[in-house]
Amino acid sequence: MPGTLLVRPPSPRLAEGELTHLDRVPVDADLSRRQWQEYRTTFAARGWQVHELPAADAHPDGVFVEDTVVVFDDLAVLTRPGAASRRGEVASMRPVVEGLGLEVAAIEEHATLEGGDVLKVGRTVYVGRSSRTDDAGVDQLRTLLEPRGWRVVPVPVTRVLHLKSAVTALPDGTVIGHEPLVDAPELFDRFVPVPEPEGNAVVVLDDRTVLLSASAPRTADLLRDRGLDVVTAPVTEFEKLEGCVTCLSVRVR
Ligand code: CIR
Repeated sequence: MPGTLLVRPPSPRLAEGELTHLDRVPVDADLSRRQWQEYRTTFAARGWQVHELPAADAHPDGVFVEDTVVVFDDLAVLTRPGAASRRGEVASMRPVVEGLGLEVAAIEEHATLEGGDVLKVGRTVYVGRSSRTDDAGVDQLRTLLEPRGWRVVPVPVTRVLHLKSAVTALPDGTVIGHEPLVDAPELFDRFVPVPEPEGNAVVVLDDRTVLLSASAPRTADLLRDRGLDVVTAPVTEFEKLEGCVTCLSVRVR
């Protein structure tokens, strides 16, 4: 099930990115670039087609492309980030998703929505009501998706930046998260706690393989005990900016 992976190289100004819950610490720009290269190679080695967006070096958070578009079947929804500093990242995503032959819609002013708040599990779309995504953003997404057979479920997010900073889904639809960071685990049909905060985020590479941060070795063991293959990638420089393995790419399957 490999598909197309959309990525954007990290800005040399990554260290100036937005911070909401973490304190600012030094970021190694060279290491961030090496980690990003390794991240994309992890996908390319498994048959993913990597599509690199043009650099947007004026945008410190531009590497976190996941926040700028969400894809549902053949529909790409361009977002309107809640962080004003990030709104300029969206325009360069439009020609990319058009070029992939996707139908394109957009979240309209004054609503806000960021891709990190959107978690798909089967035909259910959980949307984080966070500091970046507001009720109007959830409503616009629902209007776009419900006629297409998706169920939209708002979820409170107060303890981390985005919904997917708290929870993600395994290939079988089980939602995982580090419980102290999850506002309402009972909203998910099946929820399994993981021992590390960096263990909440997985990217499904195929039916039996997930990508996980190298900062979460105990979660890797837990997932392997569940019968999954676990591939790890070091993403420390992005974690310092409240990023994780999901937000460094958009997966178009
Ligand atoms: C921000 O605050 O917008 C960036 N520093 C981090 C964005 C991470 N995105 C994501 O988890 N989807």
